[in-house]
Amino acid sequence: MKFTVISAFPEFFGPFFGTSVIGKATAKGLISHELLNPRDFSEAPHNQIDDYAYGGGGMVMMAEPLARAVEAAASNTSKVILMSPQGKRLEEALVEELAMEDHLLLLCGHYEGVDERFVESFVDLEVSIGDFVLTGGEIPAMALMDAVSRHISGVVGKKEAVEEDSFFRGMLDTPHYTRPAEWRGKKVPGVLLSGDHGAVSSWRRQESIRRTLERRPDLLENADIRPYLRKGVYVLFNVDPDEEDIAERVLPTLAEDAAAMGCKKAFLVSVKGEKAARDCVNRLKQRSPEAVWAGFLKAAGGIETASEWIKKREKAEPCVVPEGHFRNGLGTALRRVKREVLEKGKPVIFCFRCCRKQSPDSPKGDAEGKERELDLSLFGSLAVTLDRFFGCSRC
Ligand code: 4GX
Repeated sequence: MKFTVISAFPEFFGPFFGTSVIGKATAKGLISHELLNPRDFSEAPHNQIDDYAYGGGGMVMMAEPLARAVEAAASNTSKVILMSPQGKRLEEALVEELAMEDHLLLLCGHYEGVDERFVESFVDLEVSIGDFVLTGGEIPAMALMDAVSRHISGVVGKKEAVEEDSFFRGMLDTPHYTRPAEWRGKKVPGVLLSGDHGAVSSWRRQESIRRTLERRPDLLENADIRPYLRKGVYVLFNVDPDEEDIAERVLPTLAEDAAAMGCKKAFLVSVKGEKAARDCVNRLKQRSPEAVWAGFLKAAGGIETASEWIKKREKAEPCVVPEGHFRNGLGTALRRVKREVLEKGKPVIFCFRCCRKQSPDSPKGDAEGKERELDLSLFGSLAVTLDRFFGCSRC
C-alpha cells in the first residue's frame, strides 16, 4: 500500500511513519509513503497556497497548487481522498474497503477548506473522522492511514488480533486484564483465571453484549450478532385453512430459505388444527422425501405449542415475534427483539402468515377481507427479517 499525503505541514508525518507499528511496517516495506507540499506547486509570489474566500469569511486553499500536486502524484488507480468534516464518516467498513486499494492520496486541508472546483475535479471521496473540528486534516489523515494499515497483512503482529476484531464485528470489545491478579484491592474476574476456555469465551461474549447494550445500542442495528446468539432462531408459518394448496406450493421454498439463513426449525401451523398441519407436512414430505427442508419443517398446534417445544429443547422461553412484525416497521420490532435475545440469551421465533388473504394486521386502506394477490413479499419479508436480525449485511 502506498500513501501519498498532500499537506502544507509535512513535518507532522515524520514521527508517524517512523514510530511503533507504522514505523515497523514502513521499515519492512509493507507500506510506503510520499509527502508533497502544495507550496512546492504554487506559482504565486511567496508560494502562496490560500486566499480570501469569495463572499467573505476567512481563507480558502487555492485550486491550482493542489491540482498540480495531485497531478504529480496520482495515477489512474489512485484514490484521491480529502479529509473534511463534511465527508463520509470513517468506520471499520470503509477502512476495510480502502485497505483494498493500492494507492491512497490524502489531502489535508486547512483554514475554511479548499476551493470547491478542485474538489469537483479531483476528489474521489471526502472522509471525516468524527463530528468535531480540528485545525487541519493531518491528524485525520494519520488516523485513516493507521486504521487502514492494520488490515495490510504483516502489519499487525498477531493476525488473530485483526481477525478477532472482525469476528466480533460491529460489537464493542470486552474488558481486558493483566497481572497482578489483585491490584489495589480489585480482583480480576475469576472466570478469566479458571483456564476454562469455553467459560472465558462465553463470559467475553456476554460482556461485549452488556457493554454494547449499555454504551452503544445503536451498533446493534448493523452488528453481526450470530456469534453472540446462545440459543436458536426459529420461524413459524401460519397457513390459512382455505389456501393450503397455495401454502403447499410455497412452503418448501420458504422452509429451505429459512434453513439456509441459519434457522433451526420451521413450524407449520394451521387454523384447522395440528392434525391439518401434520397432514400438510406429511404430504410435502411424501412428495420430496430427499429435500433439505424435510427434517426441518415441523407441524405444531399453534404458537403456544411451538413455544413449548422450543422451551423444552432450549431450556429457555423463546422471544415471540408476531405475524406482521415487518409491516409495522421492522427496525422497531428488531431493536426490541435483539436486545431481549442478547441480554437474556433467549431463543427467538419469528411468525409469518402464509396466505393470500388480507391479513388482519396489515395496514388499513384495502377493504376489509378483500382478496389480493398472493403476498409474494413473504419471501422478501422472511429474508429481510432474518438478514436484519442476524446482521450479516456486511459479510
Ligand atoms: N475529519 N478538519 C480539515 C479544513 C477543511 C475544511 C473543509 C477541507 C474541507 C476534520 C474532521 C476536521 C477541520 C480538517 C477543517 N478541509 N477532517 N479542515 N473532523 O475537522 O476530517
